[in-house]
Amino acid sequence: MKPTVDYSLYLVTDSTEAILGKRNLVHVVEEALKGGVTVVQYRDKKSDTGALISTAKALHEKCLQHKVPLIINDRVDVALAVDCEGVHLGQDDMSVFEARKILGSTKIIGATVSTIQEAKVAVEHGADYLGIGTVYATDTKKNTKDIIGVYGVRQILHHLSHNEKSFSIDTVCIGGINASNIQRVHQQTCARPGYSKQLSGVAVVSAIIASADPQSAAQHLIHLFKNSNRPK
Ligand code: TZP
Ligand code: MG
Repeated sequence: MKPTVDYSLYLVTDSTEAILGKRNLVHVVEEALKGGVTVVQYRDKKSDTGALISTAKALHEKCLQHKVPLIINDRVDVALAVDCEGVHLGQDDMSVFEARKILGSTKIIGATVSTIQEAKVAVEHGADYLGIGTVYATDTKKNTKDIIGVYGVRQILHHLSHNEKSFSIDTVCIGGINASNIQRVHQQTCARPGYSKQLSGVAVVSAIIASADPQSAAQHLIHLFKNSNRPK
């Protein structure tokens, strides 16, 4: 069965020295899990397949202990090899439609979208959640061409509100989100509370991975997110 997922605080990993430093990724993720992250995505653009699988297995063990799903960025084969909960696919990766044929109905498939059209296609192809962005320019991913801001996220969420299938899809947004803007992002991305969709959560890399204390950083972010609902 496909797990039910709480997307409130979605951690995306980064193993580059600029963000992780000399620390061990699995240890940093374990601290973040103790702090309450609700989803972990293993994103690693550098390691070879063997190293990806062995790190993914180690991360999966920690995630299972905390009952948190592990999602693999880009690589359907790695997700299958470690039998983790799902994959996250960008616009240049395998399509959600093809990935679903391979993974079946029990795995989670997420898609990166930055336009209404991309969001529509991902919903039609059966994505379980959308990663919407890039919200703010960020040093973590310097080559992002699509900086859409809070307003861009809001337009996509508003569009998804129009029918039942897209209304129920989970959504997180990503890019430059940290403790100083997470509440604003949560509040300002929803056009009309009660009518427009709200984000299911936010996704962060450096706000947790680059923190000297990933556990406290995660704790603080989840507290801020959960306490940023607009009055109805
Ligand atoms: N996709 C769009 S922006 C981004 C990804 C993976 C990186 C976000 O990193 P940070 O450190 O949370 O700004
Ligand atoms: Mg990708």
